[in-house]
Amino acid sequence: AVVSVAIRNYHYRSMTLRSTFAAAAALFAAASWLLPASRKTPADARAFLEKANAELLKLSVEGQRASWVRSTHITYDTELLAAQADERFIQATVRLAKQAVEFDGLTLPPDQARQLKLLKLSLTMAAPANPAESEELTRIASGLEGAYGRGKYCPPGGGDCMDIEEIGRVLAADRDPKRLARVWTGWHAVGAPMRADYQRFVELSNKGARELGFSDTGAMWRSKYDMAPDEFARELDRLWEQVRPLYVSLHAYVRKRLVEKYGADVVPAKGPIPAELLGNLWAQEWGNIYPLVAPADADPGYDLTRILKARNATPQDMVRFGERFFTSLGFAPLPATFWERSMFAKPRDREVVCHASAWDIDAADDLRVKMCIDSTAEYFATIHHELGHNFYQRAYNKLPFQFRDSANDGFHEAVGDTIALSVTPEYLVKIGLLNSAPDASKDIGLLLDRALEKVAFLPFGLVIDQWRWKVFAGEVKPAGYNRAWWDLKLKYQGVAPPSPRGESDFDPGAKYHVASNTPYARYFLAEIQQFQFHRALARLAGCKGPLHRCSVYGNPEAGARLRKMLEMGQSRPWPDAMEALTGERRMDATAMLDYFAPLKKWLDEQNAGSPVGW
Ligand code: X8Z
Ligand code: ZN
Repeated sequence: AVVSVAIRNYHYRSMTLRSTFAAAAALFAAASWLLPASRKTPADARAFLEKANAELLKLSVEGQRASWVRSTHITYDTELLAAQADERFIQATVRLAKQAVEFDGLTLPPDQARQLKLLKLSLTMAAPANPAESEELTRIASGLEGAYGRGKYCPPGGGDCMDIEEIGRVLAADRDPKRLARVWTGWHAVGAPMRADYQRFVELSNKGARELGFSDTGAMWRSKYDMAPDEFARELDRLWEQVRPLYVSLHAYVRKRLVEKYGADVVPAKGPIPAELLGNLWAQEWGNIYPLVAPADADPGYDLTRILKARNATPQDMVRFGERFFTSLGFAPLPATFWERSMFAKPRDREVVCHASAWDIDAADDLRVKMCIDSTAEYFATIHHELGHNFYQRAYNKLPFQFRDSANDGFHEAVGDTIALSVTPEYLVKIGLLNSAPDASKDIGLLLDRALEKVAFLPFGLVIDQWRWKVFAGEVKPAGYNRAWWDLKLKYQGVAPPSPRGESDFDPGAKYHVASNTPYARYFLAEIQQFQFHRALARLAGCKGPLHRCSVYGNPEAGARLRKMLEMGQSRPWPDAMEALTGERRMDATAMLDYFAPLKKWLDEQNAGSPVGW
């Protein structure tokens, strides 16, 4: 729940009221303290919103504090305290959303009408009205995240237990397929004990969603995009079809190189790639295997991880680099409290949720990140990602409570990544991390490195919610949870587990966002949007070269344009925000395809005569 809490109550917010509420509305109408709809006035709506926003702000700040402590000191008590604070916020939101129905049909100023609409759409997890069920649901949700945070792999026969950070390092760097399979399987065991709780979580959160008039929790999530829920699902399909050929080319090339490295008995030449060989525990970003697949003649010739380690860059140093990018665009520096209260490294003495997140604790200026930073290029990118959240949060802070969020949830995830796309070799030279930038003959290496991070991610970004939507809709039943998971991983990603998985496993639970109930389609959207944003900002900054060599570092015009969009928060439908930055009103993968066009051509040449697809 934390990323969501972190990005100002992401997961708390999201619901629509449908006809189910007609009955409730009639009851409310009968109550003496609420006038019938026909007699409500715009002044009543304004007063209602003011009161609702004040109440929710207060409960949200309490929730943030409780969640922060829960995630940075996991104990039995902090888990319960966070669950209780969550519950208070959720119940208040549900109650207010139900009351907001009273204003349906009234002609209101657009910004009030939108606030009322957003109030109804704001939760990610809706609790049932029944107090025992509501308490059970929030407790389970908090417990699932805690179980993930405490997760470890303890090798049989002794040896030190490994936490997620250590396991991640093995998956990134080890090249022994047997060890990779062991450690991969060891981590995935953290999912199994979550299975029963997850099943119950699905039942209860669906019940909450249905009480709000949604068919299930997945439908509730799909209702947040200023378009019909089905239309949103089709929109994802459309975007995926745009980028699928690029992914398939990358997959074929990587598989071919892995066959050369490991042999066809480890990597099937025409089949799915073993998930444990891609440099990441979830096979979601493959940048760590760049050395295995690098083109012989076009290696970019520098390795940011090596540079950071050679300089003994501390986590704080790395975050300073990120902050300086934003200040170079005209953003105010982060407050002193950011540096005092953030968690930058993994503490030795307690359990924490290491999964990176960015927080706006008090909706004023108490911004923080929570990360377990290692001095690697991957974390360097993640730092920019997280700071993107923080600068967004600060930019929309002055708006009414209901508007303090990104235009759609993809925007929140895209901002920091957009900045990270400006981390070019030329930029690294400017900030003194690199002596000289590689020439154009190294472009393929640079693009391949980026593609392993960005293109490889695309199908993964879809799979998680394709699975959850089916689970929430009851199309996938508990007896088929894991089977459906791997069917989707195969279909979209073309990857397979190291050994057969069964229904005593629960592999989705081994991914943070499932355990923490954070919707995931947002990351797929962000992957598409960040290239649109980067293209627009690069053009504005007058960059004439290829997009992957453009950096908007130090460009005030680009900064002002970005800020303009961030300051809109969620006050307008997202196409307006997209237009404010890019002049475009649709999500469109052509910016990403343009960026990678030279690589696509090169990959297809490399793949000529080799199997493509799985
Ligand atoms: O969860 C995150 C961020 C926090 S919002 C670190 N990301 C996704 C993930 O790790 O699965 C960023 C990329 C995708
Ligand atoms: Zn994020």
